Amino acid sequence: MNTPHTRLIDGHPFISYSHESYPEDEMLQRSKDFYSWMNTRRTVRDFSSRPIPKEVIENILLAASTAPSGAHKQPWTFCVVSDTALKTEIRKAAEKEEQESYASRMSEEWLEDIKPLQTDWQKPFLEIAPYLIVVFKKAYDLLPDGRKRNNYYVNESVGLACGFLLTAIHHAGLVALTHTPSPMNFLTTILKRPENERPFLLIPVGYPHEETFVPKLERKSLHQFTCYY
Ligand code: IYR
Repeated sequence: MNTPHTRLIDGHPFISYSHESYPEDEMLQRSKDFYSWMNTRRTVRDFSSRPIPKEVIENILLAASTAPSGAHKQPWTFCVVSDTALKTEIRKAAEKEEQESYASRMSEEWLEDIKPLQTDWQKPFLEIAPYLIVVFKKAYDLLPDGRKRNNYYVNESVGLACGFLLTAIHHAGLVALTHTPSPMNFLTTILKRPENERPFLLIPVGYPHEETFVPKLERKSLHQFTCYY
């Protein structure tokens, strides 16, 4: 790769950007292959406790943080939990909320909709998976002097970063679960997060348990989720 040229535009530094393109037949093949490979990703609830090198987690997080974000604020914090006692604390707190949710907070329709997933209030994966990535969104940034700086399109930005994260996890040959215990504010307390951060997703990462079954689900076909104009 050539060293990029730099220039100032209205006083702001820009660098030349060159991007690899492919002949159409190769582009077609690449897009097909990528879809086939992405289509093998599944949400998994049964994890192995087999350890993962920390550097793999770091690389996955670096990949997540390449996501676009409003005004390039990167309004996210990824908390990585491997400490056994902390995982137990998170499991207990999550199960307390989930027990309440399954018993009375979720509607009949909701419970019916998730029946094919066969989940319940028990969350053993929160202790078994070697890593829990707890994603926080930063509603605003806190400057060292205590002043607040606004962030923009926070949900969109953090959602995109989580999509990149899940793709990076799949690419590393690992599996994940996008878990949303509700409400999630116990995570703010347990992980002692500052006032500007709100829990967004709890993502256990690991190898799948050696015998893992996932629901037999169908994905929508192209015409069901696209409109051409
Ligand atoms: N948060 C609960 C319930 C749940 C909700 C949805 I929407 C799911 O797709 C799956 C589960 C739980 O994690 O069990």
